Order: sequence, then C-alpha cells, then structure tokens
Amino acid sequence: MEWRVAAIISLWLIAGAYSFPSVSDSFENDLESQARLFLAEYDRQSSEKCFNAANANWNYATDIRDETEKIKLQKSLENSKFQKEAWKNITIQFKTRENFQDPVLVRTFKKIAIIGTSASALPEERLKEFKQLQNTMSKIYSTAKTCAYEDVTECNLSLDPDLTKIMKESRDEQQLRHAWKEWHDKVGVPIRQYYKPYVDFSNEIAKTNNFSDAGAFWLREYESETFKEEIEQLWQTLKPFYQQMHAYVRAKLRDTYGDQFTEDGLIPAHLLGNMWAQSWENIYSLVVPFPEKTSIDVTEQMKQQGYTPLKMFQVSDEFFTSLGLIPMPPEFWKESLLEKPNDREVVCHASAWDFCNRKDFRIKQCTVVTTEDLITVHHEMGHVQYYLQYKDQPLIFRRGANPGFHEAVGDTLALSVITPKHLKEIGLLDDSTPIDDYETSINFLLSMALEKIAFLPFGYLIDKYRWDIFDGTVEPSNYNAHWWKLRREYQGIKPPVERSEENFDAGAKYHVPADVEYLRYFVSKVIQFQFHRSLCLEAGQYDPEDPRKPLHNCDIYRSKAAGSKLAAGLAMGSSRPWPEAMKVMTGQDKMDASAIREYFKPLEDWLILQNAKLAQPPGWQKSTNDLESEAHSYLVELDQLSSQKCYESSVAEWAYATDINDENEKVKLELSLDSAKFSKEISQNVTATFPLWREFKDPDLVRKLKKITILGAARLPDDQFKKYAQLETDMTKHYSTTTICSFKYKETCNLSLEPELTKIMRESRNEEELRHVWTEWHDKSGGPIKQTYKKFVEISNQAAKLNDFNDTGALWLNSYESETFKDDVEELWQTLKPLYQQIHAYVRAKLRNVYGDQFSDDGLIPAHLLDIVVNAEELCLASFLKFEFK
Ligand code: D0W
Ligand code: ZN
Repeated sequence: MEWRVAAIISLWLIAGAYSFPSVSDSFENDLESQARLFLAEYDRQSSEKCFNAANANWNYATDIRDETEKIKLQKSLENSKFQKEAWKNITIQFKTRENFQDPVLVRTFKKIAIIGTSASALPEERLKEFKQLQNTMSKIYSTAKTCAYEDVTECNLSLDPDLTKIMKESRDEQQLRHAWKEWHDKVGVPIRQYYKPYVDFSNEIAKTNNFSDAGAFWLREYESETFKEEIEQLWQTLKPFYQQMHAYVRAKLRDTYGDQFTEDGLIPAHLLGNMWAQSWENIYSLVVPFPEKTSIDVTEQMKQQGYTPLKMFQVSDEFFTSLGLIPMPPEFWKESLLEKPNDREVVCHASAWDFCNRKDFRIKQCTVVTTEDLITVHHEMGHVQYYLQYKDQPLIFRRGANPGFHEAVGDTLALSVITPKHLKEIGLLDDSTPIDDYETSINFLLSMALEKIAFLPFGYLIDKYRWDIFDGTVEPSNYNAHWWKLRREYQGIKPPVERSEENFDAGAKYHVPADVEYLRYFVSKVIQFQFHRSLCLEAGQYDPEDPRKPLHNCDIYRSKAAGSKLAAGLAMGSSRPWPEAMKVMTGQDKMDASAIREYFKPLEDWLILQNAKLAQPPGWQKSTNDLESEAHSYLVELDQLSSQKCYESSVAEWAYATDINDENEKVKLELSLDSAKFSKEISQNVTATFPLWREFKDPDLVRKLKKITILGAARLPDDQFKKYAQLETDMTKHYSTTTICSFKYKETCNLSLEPELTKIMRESRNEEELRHVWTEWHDKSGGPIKQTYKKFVEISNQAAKLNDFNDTGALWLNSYESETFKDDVEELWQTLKPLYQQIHAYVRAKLRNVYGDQFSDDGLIPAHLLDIVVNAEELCLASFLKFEFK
C-alpha cells in the first residue's frame, strides 16, 4: 500500500499547488479505495490550510492591528481557495460518490460539498469583500468604547470588563440606563449600515449551496427536516416555567426599582444584571428567596483564596481529568490567553480554538475572578475537551455531533461543579455551611434558573430574528422594530430608552456582527440536562426514586464511568448523525425537556405558589402592533370560514324561499341559529383577544372589527334568538302564503298576492273589485300578525340595546354610518316634496275623471286606486313614473 500512496501524492505534487491525483492515472482500480486515498491527502492538505487560517485568526484576535487583520484575511482566502479547488477535483473524479457502498465516504463527501461550495459560492473578489464586511462588523463590536456615566468626557470604557461590571453590580437605575444606551448606540448604530449587505451576501452563499436562504443553511448542521418545529415544541414546553420566573423576578425588581414598572408587565431590559438581559444570575441578591439562608456565590471565597484566572483553569482541568477525560496538553497552557492584556487591543469575547493539527488547542478569555467566569471557564474547557476527544477523526468530522453538543459539554460538567456539595469538596464553600435544607435548595435552584431558564427565550429569539431577516419576512426598514417585537414577545422585556430605526440593537450582541449561529445555545441548554441526568445515573449520584439524591444535587466528580460514557459520544465527532451520539451518551435519541424540568421541579412548584401569594399573574401584554397583525391574520382566516357559513345559509334560505315547506323551514331556522351563534362567538373572541381594537392604526382593520362586533339580533341569548328567528319566519311565511277570495267568483279563495292580486290592482278599473282586494289583503295579511309584530318589536329592541343602540331603528340607521342620516333624509324629502305634491295633484285630477265619486274635499287619494297593494308609503317616484294612464 505504501508505494501507491507515495505515487499518488507525488503525482499530486507534480501537477501543482492544489492538484489532486486523477483517477485514470491511478494504480487503483477500485473507485472507493481511490476515494479513500484521495481523502487522506485532502485531509492532510486541508488541515494545513485550516491551521494557517486559525493561526492567523488567533494572531489577529489576540492583537487587533491592520497588519494582523490583513494576514488573517489572506489566510482565510487561501483556505477557501483550496476548498474550492478540492471540491472541483472531487466533482470530476468521483461522479458516483453518492452511490458509494461505504457510508462514511458518502457522508464525508456530503460534508466537503457544503464547505467546498460555500467557499466557492462567490468569485474570489466578492468572497474577499464578504470577509472584509464580516470583519468590519466584528471590529466595531470588539473595539467599541463608551463614555462614563459620572464623567461623560471619560470615553474609554469597554464592554469587557467595564460595562459588564456596571450591568452586573450597579443598582443605580440611571447609571444602568446610561451604560445600556451607550453600548447599544455606540455599537448597534454603526453596524446597522453593514447588515443588509451582509444578509444579501449570506443568502447568496446559501443559495449557491442549494439552500433557500442563510437561515436554512445554518439549520443544515442539525441534519433534521423538522428541527425548527422541535425547537418550537421545546420552547412551548418550557415557556410556562419561564413565565413563572419572569413574574417572580418582576415582583422582586419592583421592590428595588418601583417607578420603572408599568401596567404592561414587561421588565425594562437594563435591570436584569446583563447587557442583553440574556441571563439574570447577577441580580440574584435582589431576588433571593431566603436571604438568611446560604447562597452560592463563591466570588468572595475565590478572591480571598487568591484565585487567579490560571488557577480557575487548573481547577477546571482537574475536574475533567477526575472523570478520566483528557488533560489539557502543554501547548494549551503555554499558548492560551487567559487574561486581558493591557498593552494591545484584543477580542475579549471568550473562545476556544482548535488549530486543526491535533496538537494546538487554546482558549482566549479575559477571565475575571467571579463565579460567573468560573462557569465560563468550564464552558470553554468543554470545547477543548471535545476537540481532544475527536482529534483522531478526519478533519471533516472534527465538529460537534451538532453545534448544540459542542456548547453543552462544559456546561454539563459545570452542573456538577456548581453544586454546593462540590464547592465544599474543593474548598470554595465553608465545610460548616448547612446545604441540605429545603430553603437552601430553593436558593440554589433559583440561582441556576436565573442562568439557565432566563436564557431560553433569548437563546431562541436571536436566530428566530435572523431567520426572519434572511428569509425576507422582515425588511431592513423594520430591523429594529422586529428585534423588539421578539424581545417583548419571548422575553417579556422592553428597551429602557426610546428606540427607532436608526438603532440596530441586535447588532449590540456579539454573535450578530460576528456572524455566529446562536440556536446552538438554546439546544445546549436543553440537552446539557439530558447529558447530566444520564451521567449522574451512570455515576450513581442520582436516583429518581430516592428523594435524598435529586438531580440538582448530583456531582459526577471522579466518576470514571460517567467520564467514559461522555467520552464515547464526544469521540464520534460529527462522523454520525447526532441522534446516534446522543444515544451513546444518554440512551435517548431525541431532544427532550423532561430532564431540565425535573432538575428544576422543586423550584417550579415553589414559584407557582409564591406568585400566587404575591398575586403575580405570569405573563405580559402584547404590543398593539403585534395584536394588530394578529388581528389581520385572524380576519383572513375568518373570512374563509364565514364565506363558507354564508354560503350554507344562503343555500338553505334559497331552498326555503323557493319551496316553503316544514322541512326547509326547519333547516333554514337551524342554520340561522347556527350562524348567529357563530357571529356571537367571533364577536366575543374579538373583544376578548383584542380589547383595544379601537386603537389600532389601520383604519380598514378597525372598520372590519367594528362590523364584526355589531351583531344585531345574534347578540341575543340563544333561546331569545330562537324566538326572534321563529317570529320573523312566521311573519314572512304568513305574508308569502296569504290568499284571499275572488271578487267575481266568491268560491275561489286561492288568490295570492303574486300574480293574481297584483294583476287585478294593476289592470282592473272596477272600484268595487279594487276595494275588495285591498281590504281583504290588508285584513288577512296584516291583521293576524299584529300580535306577533308587537313581540317582534320588543325582542328586536332588546337586541338593539344589547348592541348599545337605543332601539332597532337606531341599529338600522347605524349601517348608513352617519350621525345625521335621519336629518339628511328628512331634508331630501323636503326638497322632493313639492315635486311629489305636483304629481299627486295631477294624478288625483286624472283619477277623479275615472273614479269621481271616490274623491272628497280632503284632497287625499284612496289607496286602492293606485297600483300598489301593500304600502301606499312605498309609492316612490320610480314606481310612480311607471304609472300607466290608460
Ligand atoms: C467559541 N465560541 C465562543 C463564547 C462567551 C461562551 C458565548 C454565548 C452563552 C451563557 C473559534 C471559535 C467557538 C467554540 C467552537 C463562545 C461564549 C462566554 C461563554 C451563550 C451564554 C453561557 C454559555 C453560553 C453568549 C463559546 N470557537 N456564549 O469560535 O468550537 O465552536 O469559542 O458567546 O453560560 O451569548 O455569551 O460558545 O464558547
Ligand atoms: Zn461555547
């Protein structure tokens, strides 16, 4: 075998810098074996490019200068160029790669395809432009300086450590507000102009990789078609708990910053101890449930014991090795940057680095001696442990099983480290401190929830926000509005100062300008509890049946069994789909919120009780804007449904009107009852869901909602409405079915209004016949329904009153939408009256020629002589003009 590899590699080298062995020249006939040889060489060269890029990136991140920036860009482009070249070779030489027998080969090529084409998606010049754009944004973030609250001419404060410290420690609302505004203005605003071009670039790259947009491109790493839905599901499961936390914290914060709180139930974003309100552990002292009991803040202890950043990393390393995991290699200790240097600009945002050479692994962190940073140290060490565990995989599989796994390793261990039991064991908590009582547990769990549970909506919304931008749901003109919409909806917080579309507050969060996918942190927060539960069972430190061994007290320290279970999953890297790695580590192959719920169960129960006692209903108001767009969607849906209902009742009414029989009547009545019920439900729904709909900005929407809330008779209680509908049907039926006897043939008594009576009224000039028909009709049709009509008026007025009208007349007039309509009509009538009177006089004179003896001095025309049977009042101009004079 040796000679073949040598031959291929030499061929490769002869052919040029990035050329690869060609299949036809190869000594190997089996394509899959050749692919393996190819990949071995690819791995070697790719690792080298990767090392160069990482190294140059490190040199820049630990020393921000133009020179280091230039080299970083150059090395990164070289790496991209190599990937592009390699992929070109693969597409030519291994056309059938998707049908290879060996699944590892298939998977390898699939992964190279994405990295490869992503690098080659853009021509080199454009790629360079994109990388420069990314760098411009990150640099604004990393080098931003802000002015002090006490002295606005002192403008040298950086996020890390100055602003972070203020947000964490200050309880001066004005100072917090100032720090918050400074940071968001000095970082978000200048980044804003670059974001749209960045979005376009990102989408272009995603599209060339056959993804619909950059959001879909990010999601590919989770290798699941339903991942978004699964995440939403997890959030829905955890949301009630978050809302309980939110309500409790809000009540406590109100004690400190009372005047900052309003009716809306939202928490101002600057009061939660963190610049982004992403986790709230720093306000623990303001919300501690049992202040007289122990609280786990070991910052003071660490300081007293002279802890240094280095010591914190050593403590962490010792925990990892106690599990039988891999110690940090000498290069790590030699090359890492564990403290903020004061002689140069660096990227302080903590990070862990794999230099792709199986040798160099580093952490860069501006570590401060605090409990919070002790946790972060473990977090970063978790990344490096993962790198170490999978370092013997081919480069392409040296990734997390999914991005969330990578984030979860250190946190999982930290769940043990931070237990009071463990802190005692490593001397950070006084041995004599009682920790086993209920109150101390609640204190502890609340501090954990401030970190983990408070984070959940934030961990979700950052990418929800960017998905919405990438897929075009949100336009650049709405970038900031959408950010605060999600911040409100998910976290229940609001900005402490007025914001506008000049601002770009999302840009003030590292991962947005730095172009780092964030869903990983949400995933991590959920699965780290699954990992913890499984490792704790393995270590025998947790027993679901034993109340003395709850999940939150478990410490896996020194458990080699737990360590090897974890290691087995980590060592797989991304060589298999993540459910397989999860299966190895937990026996489960799905994300699942039950572990995190179980861990916090005692706290959740306590919070529910506490909020009930404090009369703190969880939740907060939606914004008018959100409600308005919700109302929009609601109406769209409603329109469909109502059209269907309308169609059904029209059909029934038509059937009845064209064939009056009992069956049709029954169906018609049932349907009208049904549709009244429906309208009532809709109307109640609208007023309950959108109580402030009258304040909506869109006039069209308000108009629609107004029409929906005016119900007419449908507003009546069910039984009353039934009565109403029955009365109406009875009256119309009576009208439509009334018959009278003939004037000429007394025995014939089946003359209907239409056509017989109408014909007589129109054509007959026999006054006696006309009088007979007129009288009979009025007596038979009108007479019998007088009582019914009285009832009908009562019930109809009752309905009008329920709709806030004085009577049915006012309700009718309402549809003309004019306050003066009655007067306007009266005025019209007064204008037309002279004309009417002229016509009246003329017609009277003519009719007198025909029916002379019917006229008296009063000037009135007897109603039966006009071609209108029912209502002389209906004698309007139009029908009058049709009058035929014979
Ligand atoms: C890496 N990324 C940096 C840093 C900052 C972790 C972060 C999130 C969060 C609370 C070369 C490279 C990657 C690792 C890899 C990033 C931190 C402090 C902690 C979310 C919040 C918490 C844990 C996480 C935030 C990280 N390497 N955290 O980039 O191999 O992919 O080092 O950004 O307790 O918003 O602060 O994840 O380590
Ligand atoms: Zn991380």
